[in-house]
Amino acid sequence: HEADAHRTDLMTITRYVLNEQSKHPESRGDFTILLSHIVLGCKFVCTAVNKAGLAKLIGLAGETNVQGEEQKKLDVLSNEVFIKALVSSGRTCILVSEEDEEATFVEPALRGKYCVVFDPLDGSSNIDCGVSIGTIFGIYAIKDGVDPKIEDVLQPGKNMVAAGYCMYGSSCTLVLSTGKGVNGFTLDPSLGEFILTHPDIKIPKKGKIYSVNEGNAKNWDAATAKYVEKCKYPQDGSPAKSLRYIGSMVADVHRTLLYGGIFLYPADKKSPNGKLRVLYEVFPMSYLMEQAGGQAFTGKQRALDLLPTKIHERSPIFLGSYDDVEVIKALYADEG
Ligand code: AHM
Ligand code: MG
Repeated sequence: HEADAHRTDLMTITRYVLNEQSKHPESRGDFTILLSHIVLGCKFVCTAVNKAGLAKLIGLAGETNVQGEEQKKLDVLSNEVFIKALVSSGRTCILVSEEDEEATFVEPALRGKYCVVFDPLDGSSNIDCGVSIGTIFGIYAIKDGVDPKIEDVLQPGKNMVAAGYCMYGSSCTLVLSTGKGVNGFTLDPSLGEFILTHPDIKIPKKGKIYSVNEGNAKNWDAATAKYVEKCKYPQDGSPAKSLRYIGSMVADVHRTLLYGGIFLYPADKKSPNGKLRVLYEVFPMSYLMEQAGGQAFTGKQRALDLLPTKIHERSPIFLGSYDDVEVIKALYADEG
């Protein structure tokens, strides 16, 4: 019986990645080791987030990050845990974190071939009220035997070898793509293991939900404004879309991936490049969307084709169901 099999034959994330690895005889298991260190970081943050209210971990750490925002204790803690876990894996060479102004170059003795770009705790303004937050990561690989340089992470998102996020919500869910589709794993707290619960996620071709911060509407460009107008007052006889906006990218993208629809963080007059960061927010989420059959667009081009020039660069982003992104692409094409 299939349901029974699922209950007794547990596909953990490690088993899943080892299975994938066995298809590549040349593989030495480096990716599996790297991923297990990322998973450790996620488990730590999950526990810390769940305890945040109790443990008085919440509160300002009295530091500001590169973007000049207040940093909360949990951000600092999560960042340190991820940096240490990634360095000690012995499989990384360059780390880019939202929390650190400069990239971390791993000392030669501990160096491996992977570059990890990540936002250790995205959506931190939501910590104090218990709304879902998450970790986002993307992974590049450098060629064997060459010295790592910053250009190794300033690459288009399509060159990533893997990307994913972990959402700390009503359950802790890790969504991963290694370039062959998207899989979702849920943390079983009693086992301390991520179990495959959402195999081969495909985003619906068209969705019923749009997700955007409408408070910025007065500063939008014409294409974005027209698109949102179409969501509310469709002219083609289709029903109006529902609005859902959590303000926590991982949660908004997770819902978009599972239910379909579109997530927008457009440019506006005040922030001509939008808000979200290319390397560790836009790229990983765009990678997952494409791998799930959706699209990701910047307003000018396919998001994964962007060539970043700075590690903390920002870009507008429109991502989600294939058909919904087609509509916004057409509107920007009309603008010429
Ligand atoms: P953060 O990195 O400071 O947490 O900001 C990123 C978050 C995203 O999770 C979310 O999509 C976006 O900011 C929401 O921004 P806004 O409050 O402008 O709608
Ligand atoms: Mg962030």
